[in-house]
Amino acid sequence: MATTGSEEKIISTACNTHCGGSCVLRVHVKDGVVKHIETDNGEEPQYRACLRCRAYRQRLYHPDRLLYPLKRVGERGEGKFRQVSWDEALDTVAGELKRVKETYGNAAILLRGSGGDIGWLHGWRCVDILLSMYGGYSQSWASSSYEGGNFATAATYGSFQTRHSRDDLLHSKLIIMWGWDPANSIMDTNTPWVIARCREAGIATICVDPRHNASAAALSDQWVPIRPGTDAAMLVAMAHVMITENLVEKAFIDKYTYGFDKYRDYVLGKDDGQPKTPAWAESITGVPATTIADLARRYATTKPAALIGGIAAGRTAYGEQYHRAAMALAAMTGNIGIHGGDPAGRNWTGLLGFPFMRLGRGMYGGPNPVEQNLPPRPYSLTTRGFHAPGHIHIAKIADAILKGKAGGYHADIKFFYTVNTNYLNQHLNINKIIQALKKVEFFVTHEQFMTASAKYADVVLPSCTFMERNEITTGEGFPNFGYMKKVVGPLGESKSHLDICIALAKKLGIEHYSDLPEEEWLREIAKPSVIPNFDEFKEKGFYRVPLKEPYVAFQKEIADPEHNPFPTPSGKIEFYSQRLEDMKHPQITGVPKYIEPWEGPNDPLAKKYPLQLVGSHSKVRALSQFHNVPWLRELVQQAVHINSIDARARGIRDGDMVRVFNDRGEVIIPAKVTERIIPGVADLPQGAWYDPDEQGRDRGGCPNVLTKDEVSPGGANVTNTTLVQVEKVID
Ligand SMILES: Nc1nc2c(c(=O)[nH]1)N[C@H]1C(S)=C(S)[C@@H](COP(=O)(O)OP(=O)(O)OC[C@H]3O[C@@H](n4cnc5c(=O)[nH]c(N)nc54)[C@H](O)[C@@H]3O)O[C@H]1N2
Ligand SMILES: Nc1nc2c(c(=O)[nH]1)N[C@H]1C(S)=C(S)[C@@H](COP(=O)(O)OP(=O)(O)OC[C@H]3O[C@@H](n4cnc5c(=O)[nH]c(N)nc54)[C@H](O)[C@@H]3O)O[C@H]1N2
Ligand SMILES: [Mo]
Repeated sequence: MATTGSEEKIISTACNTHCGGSCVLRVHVKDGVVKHIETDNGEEPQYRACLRCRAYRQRLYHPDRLLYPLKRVGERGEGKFRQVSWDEALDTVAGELKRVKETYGNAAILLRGSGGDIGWLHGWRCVDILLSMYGGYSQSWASSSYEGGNFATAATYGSFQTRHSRDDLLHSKLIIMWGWDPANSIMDTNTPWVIARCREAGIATICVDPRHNASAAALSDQWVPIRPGTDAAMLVAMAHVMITENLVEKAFIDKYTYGFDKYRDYVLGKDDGQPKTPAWAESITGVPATTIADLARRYATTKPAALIGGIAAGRTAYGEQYHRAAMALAAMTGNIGIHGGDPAGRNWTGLLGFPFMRLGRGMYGGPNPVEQNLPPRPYSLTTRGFHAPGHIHIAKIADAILKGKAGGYHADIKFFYTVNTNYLNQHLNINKIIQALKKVEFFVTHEQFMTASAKYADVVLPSCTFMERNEITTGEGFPNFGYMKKVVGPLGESKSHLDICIALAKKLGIEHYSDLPEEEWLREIAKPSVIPNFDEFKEKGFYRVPLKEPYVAFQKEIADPEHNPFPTPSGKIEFYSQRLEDMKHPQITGVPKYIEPWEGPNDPLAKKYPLQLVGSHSKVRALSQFHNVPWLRELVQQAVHINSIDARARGIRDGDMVRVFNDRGEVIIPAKVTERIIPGVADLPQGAWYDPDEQGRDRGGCPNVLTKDEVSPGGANVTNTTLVQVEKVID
């Protein structure tokens, strides 16, 4: 290529690749090509990017990037495609949409969209608007990450805005990281840095986790190992200690809460004859009774204290009960609405986590007629917000496709549309999903790479990366708006989600799909926000909302409860929920309870499959993204982590190839033998790319070959409830 001799420019943009970050990237561009990516070096506090974004150049220019529309030529799943023009690709998609709509009705069209690059304009909402304008579609519901937390937080507080800004942790005296690994699983840019400062200031930190994770190693004083899926039992037993030792904040409970007596009766065993003592919990959780009692006393007597309820423990069978039991403890200790406390709500509040972080709605296509005409979903409290509509749980899509109306679903699904999701790789029970993807009449996806899911598509529409379009995002734990500025491209013939949908709308004859150009939509979106100057925001790549002091959730509800009731039916924090009791579901209980999980340590199936499998999020990936980036692949080898006791009993040494299996599938992968996970538990980090051999055994190391597509009654997506066996491979 001839050099133009042009100057290297540095473009400031933001990144939020489904991690809650909104970090600042300073992208060096010369002759329209990204040469180098560095991060924030400006004013404090800096929003410094993680290793994934610094390696983004290898994702952007990856030789496997999909740069042209593709149409399937081989069998579904075979991965054989031919390059076609946009015209041909979109004519095919529009033609199939029309056929399915006319033959079966709009409810036969199902859309699943996920995070992608978390933002306001691009993403699955572009398709949601399009399909709503086309007569509607069946929407899938539930957050992959924290639906148990949604259910529990809505029941207890009536609001999802349970987040303090992370710098408020500096006001705590004790931080309990419950199933939360912010040193690894980034949810916002600077949390590990804040916790490191907390430790320098002498604030105590404790991790409760089956794994001695990165945060236990780098950020905490004590590690309390626990069996996965049993957390509610430990939290209930901590309540027992607080109640029997008079450690509860009675005045707080009387003034701000509802139904404590009923919870106390459950904890003391007045309902069922079983006092939920630490000894009772020890046999369930594997945590010594003395450790449980000590932690209860410490949390109750160290004021203020922040119990951070991680969402991984909520991605288990009855995960919603865990979240409710955590919130109950926060209320019993009066740690709500005050600096240094934390309501222990679901630990990911989403884009609108802070009340002052509002953005405009931007594009809108009206309500979705298919969902509007259905009765409300049962067992749901999420009647507002993003996850409100929808009748097919994201983990039940395969089941719905396979069974349809005959299986009790509202429709027979014929057309599957996915955006920003590697559906097959990231959802429960891959072998069942494969059957479903073979059955649908048409499957279209927007993709950047030929993922395991895209291999099953009939048409693949190439979407560009966030570096190739303009977008607005917000930070998760800090009040930060990010302007994701276009840096290059789009590469090849790839397009933004919005441009794909604009072109598809034309083919479908939909008028006024988008009446404004991209930047004008972003201006509209920013208009009602606190961002004072859009052009400056755009230029700089971020706007940090200045706060006089760290933000505290429910401050006004606690300071002036008369005028600021909690948005629950009682106006108070609810230990007991009449709404849940009225659902009349045996496992949806008025007060939080420990319910023995399926595929837990006491399931009879544990005789055959004795190890509990979790799938932690990886520091070198964001979900399944970045798995194919060579710089990152060099850092961590995908392996199943097991304790040396379990390894020895199976004759397995570190690095040996092992089979991880159950009745649903089999993964063949090296073993990582370690003391950093408790005996009886295995960790196969999620997001590795499914790669079946000729016998259908996965050689890539994807845990969803093994997970069960069961949904918790409150909607929790149970990625961490799976029993497996591990055996050495004898060749
Ligand atoms: N680097 C990186 N960051 C990410 C992501 C990523 O893929 N990579 N993904 C992003 C997304 S979408 C999300 S939802 C979040 C996920 O954030 P989290 O859900 O918090 O992340 P995980 O790593 O799955 O789990 C955190 C810890 O919970 C523990 N754990 C698992 N099961 C249990 C249990 O039953 N009880 C207890 N007490 N602990 C348990 C795990 O061992 C792990 O140490 O992270 C976000 N950030
Ligand atoms: N076993 C197990 N399974 C899990 C979890 C677990 O803990 N254990 N975690 C669950 C959680 S918390 C989540 S959030 C889900 C996530 O599940 P997904 O959201 O399905 O996972 P991603 O890997 O992020 O898939 C995004 C896909 O969209 C494509 N894509 C297309 N266009 C774009 C774009 O514009 N931007 C971006 N960034 N990507 C685009 C990417 O190439 C990628 O293939 O996985 C869940 N699955
Ligand atoms: Mo997630």
